[in-house]
Amino acid sequence: MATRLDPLDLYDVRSLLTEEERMVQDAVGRFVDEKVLPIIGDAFEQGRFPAELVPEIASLGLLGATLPEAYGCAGMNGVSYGLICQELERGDSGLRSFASVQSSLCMYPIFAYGSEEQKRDYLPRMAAGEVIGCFGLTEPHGGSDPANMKTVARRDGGDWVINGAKMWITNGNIAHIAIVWAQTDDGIQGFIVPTDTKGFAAQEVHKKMSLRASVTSALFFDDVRVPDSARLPNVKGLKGPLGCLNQARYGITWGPIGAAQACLKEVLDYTSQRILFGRPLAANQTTQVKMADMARRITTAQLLSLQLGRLKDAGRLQPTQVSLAKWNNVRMALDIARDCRDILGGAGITTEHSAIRHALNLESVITYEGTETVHQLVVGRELTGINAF
Ligand code: TGC
Ligand code: FAD
Repeated sequence: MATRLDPLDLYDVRSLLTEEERMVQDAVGRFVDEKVLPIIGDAFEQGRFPAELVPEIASLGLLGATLPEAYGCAGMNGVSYGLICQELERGDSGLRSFASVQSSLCMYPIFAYGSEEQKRDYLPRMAAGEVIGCFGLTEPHGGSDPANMKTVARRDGGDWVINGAKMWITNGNIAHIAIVWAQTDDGIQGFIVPTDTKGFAAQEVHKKMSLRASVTSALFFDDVRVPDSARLPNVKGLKGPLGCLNQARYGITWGPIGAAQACLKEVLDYTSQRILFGRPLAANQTTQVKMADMARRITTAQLLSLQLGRLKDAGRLQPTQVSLAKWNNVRMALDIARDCRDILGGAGITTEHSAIRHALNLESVITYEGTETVHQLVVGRELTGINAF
């Protein structure tokens, strides 16, 4: 009989990785197995972000991983960044969120749009996890349409004065700086706002049923005054924040693969042990069809993200391609997590098993960084040339 395939990697996608990429995946995988999985169920239940993990996440080089070594970062390629997201989200979407926001939404804009002084000041400290960032784009009146933002930055001599509010901001209450996007007379611009600036306030969102091991906040700006040196000088317009989202959404195409793998592994183990009607649950045709379908969808998602990563590393990544994969892969993982929760029966409703935690987390992942509908409409626009937003 032929060697059995890895049920979590039926097409041996791992063999398409370079030696270096495999090493990155293994190092993050070990960290997740040893440090994250033992604590994350309780952290989720308690509604606690496990901040004690940040120093090791930083020392593994996972923050701003693709940015150059000259700024204290690891200089990895895009595929390695994807594998980092996949492994972290095998632990919990909240941890991957933390890394996504720090890397793609805070360090990336400083790198891509910042002055040399801003890069040298912030990036090494952010890579070391000493300075934590948050990214304020969404506003209370409608996140899907950020062009309609109401937060304003008004020029006052050599300073800028910011007024407005942001909603659903990951890391808001633990951040030292906020990357804030605001409307100016010159279009949308980005500002690096230290969170101890007078007039800035963060208020944590409670009663969440999703991403409970992650901090989510509302931000308020009441005449927040920053110098012009806090403005990101090299971008104007919506393409600034959307360019950051392109980076983060790319990582998010990989993350849910890890969540789905964690769920499938759990039910493979569970159904082989659970004896019902005199035989293992895994021996039933309907159970096998469900799990086979999960493996099919995980395999498709793996190949989609890997090709996306290769396009990214070749400098050929298009936003529409990211939208297709974000839509497909998050939907894949959410459906799998819900089905796994069902297969676990009553045992599936507590955090002793991970399926319900992943399912609840993925309810946020399918909404943030562009809802499923937004990504479907981006693909529709590409196909038809008609903007349906
Ligand atoms: P449009 O007005 O056509 O374009 C404006 C400019 O932006 C450029 N652009 C992009 N650039 C880079 N990447 C992309 N993905 C881009 N999409 C558009 C575009 O070329 C144009 O440039 P220019 O030079 O001509 O000015 O805008 P649009 O019609 O494409 O946008 C509409 C829409 C609905 C797609 C967009 O507004 C959108 O994506 N809305 C969703 C908003 C969203 O995703 N928010 C996420 C907030 S952050 C978050 O959720 C973090 S959660 C993190 C975590 O915890 O992990
Ligand atoms: P809305 O934009 O009001 O959308 C409501 C519904 O309308 C959705 O189903 C949507 O798909 C649908 N819809 C919208 N437009 C159309 C259309 N044209 N046609 C048909 N249907 C449409 N934002 C940040 O800036 N920074 C962060 O760090 C951040 N972190 C987040 C963390 C969490 C846990 C969550 C839940 C959100 C976070 N967000 C963050 C905000 C997130 O990006 C927004 O929630 C998202 O963009 C959707 O915006 P909204 O919630 O205002 O929904």
